[in-house]
Amino acid sequence: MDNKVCTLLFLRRDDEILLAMKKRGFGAGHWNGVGGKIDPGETVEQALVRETQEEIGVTPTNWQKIAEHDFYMDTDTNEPWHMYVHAYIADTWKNDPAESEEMAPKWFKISDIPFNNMWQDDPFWLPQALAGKKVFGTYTYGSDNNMLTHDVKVVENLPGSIPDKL
Ligand code: 6OG
Repeated sequence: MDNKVCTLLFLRRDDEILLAMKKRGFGAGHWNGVGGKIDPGETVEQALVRETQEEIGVTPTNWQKIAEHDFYMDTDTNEPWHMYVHAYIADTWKNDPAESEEMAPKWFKISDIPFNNMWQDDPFWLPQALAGKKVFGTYTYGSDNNMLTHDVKVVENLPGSIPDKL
């Protein structure tokens, strides 16, 4: 099964988080944190910084892990693929968020997150993660990018590493 490992970062200031509208490619039309695929030879945290710089021109300077997610995509086809996502919050960074070709950033009140225009897993884990819990989720999605199953657990410790199977 094809595999990829991705980062996902939410900037936070006071009672707001930064989401970005994905303008093209996988997930286009959804609000999400910023992030993307880890390159060969890169650590997860190097990828986290690089993707944030590329997508919104921001360099995170401090971050904390909030979640890990195991996604099984296109599970209703004969070519399912797997994605493992390492999710973080950053409270300090350099430069103001700026729009890129890929992403258009915007601040949202935590009480007003646009879940209707986000990936369908987000309402099951993001509120808990923003409340300080560590969350591990496993999800299946169909080829129409609708979520089929979800299993979200609050955990003491996240696996914190790239799973062997990747
Ligand atoms: P690129 O394809 O741009 O990286 N991502 C998801 N995030 C959530 N919350 N749910 C999903 O449900 C997601 N699928 C992908 C991970 C994709 C970016 O989008 C996130 C990456 O930050 C299926 O390289």
